Amino acid sequence: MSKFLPLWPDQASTMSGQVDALYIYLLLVAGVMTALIFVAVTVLAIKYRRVRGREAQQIEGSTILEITWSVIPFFVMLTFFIWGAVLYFKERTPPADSTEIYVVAKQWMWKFEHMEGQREINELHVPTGQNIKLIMTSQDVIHSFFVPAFRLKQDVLPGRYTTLWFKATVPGRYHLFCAEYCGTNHSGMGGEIVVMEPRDYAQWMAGGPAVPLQETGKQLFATLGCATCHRSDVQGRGPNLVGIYNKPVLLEDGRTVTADENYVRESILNPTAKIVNGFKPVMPTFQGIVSEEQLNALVAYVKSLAQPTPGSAGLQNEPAASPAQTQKTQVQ
Ligand code: HEC
Ligand SMILES: [Cu+2]
Repeated sequence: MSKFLPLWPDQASTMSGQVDALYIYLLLVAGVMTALIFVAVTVLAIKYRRVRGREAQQIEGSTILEITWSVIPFFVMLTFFIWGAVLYFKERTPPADSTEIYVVAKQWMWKFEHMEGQREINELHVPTGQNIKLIMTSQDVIHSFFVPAFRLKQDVLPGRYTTLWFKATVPGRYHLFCAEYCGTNHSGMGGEIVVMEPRDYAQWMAGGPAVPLQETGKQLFATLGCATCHRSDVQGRGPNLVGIYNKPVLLEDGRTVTADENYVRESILNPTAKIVNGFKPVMPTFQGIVSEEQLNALVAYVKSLAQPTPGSAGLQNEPAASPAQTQKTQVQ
């Protein structure tokens, strides 16, 4: 598209074309509506212009007319809504096979952490043809992750994770903007998404030693003393964390919540916010003790305990949970 119309950004993800199609549809409908109104105004003004000796006929209310001009636009508008909602859900639902990358925003830079351990600042390398899920947080104020070529924008908030996913299609360098005014150097808070052929990407990945993120998390889990309460062999003072990720957790107050990334994060920073049923609120808070990066590593580690991933390289999982163990975590 940008080839014919230089005002249009590059199309570099699977969503780009779909978002543009909706945008063009909106433009077309708006154009047709505008044209209809202009033509009607002109034609009617000429047809019913003042002519000596002729009186206009007033229509005093017509239910059929009223219904027609309400119902037709209603259905036209509804197509905007339905099309938009379908795209929105697609954009908001990362496919299960996505590669995860953690993002930490701060005034005024973007930090990226690959699961394999590679870290980048203001530059993110990704392969084409692979679903990528970004798990993003901010260590200070609200920022917004915006890549026009992918037609994606998502606020990045302090204190919680927001996620985003995309599948890049065309190798190249694409600008990353911060789209939320975040202080003096907001305009300079940018970067580049470097989209590479899978082969080049593998080569890039292989360059330089790196400790996988969940491995860093595993070490932190030991040094911070998490492992003294959370054990996978015997029942400790805290629940067994093997297999909890993305599973329902029964809380003290009778509610059931899903142990997603935000739940694990909150459990570490604010353990008393949600007490697991059958346990005492003895877990200390790690707020101010762990950095955003360390938190990401811990979350990645807890998540890795959930997946029996024999295929993925470099993963060192705990021995797979026996059904009895998993049950212990859930029931209690
Ligand atoms: C003093 C013992 C203790 C320590 C140390 C501890 N925890 Fe906990 N943790 C608990 C207890 C007890 C619970 C359950 C009660 C609650 O939800 O607060 C819990 C709950 C959790 C949960 C929610 C588990 C579930 O099944 O839903 C996670 C995740 C967690 N802890 C992670 C950690 C991490 C990571 C660390 C180290 C940074 C850590 N904990 C350190 C005792 C501890
Ligand atoms: Cu910003």
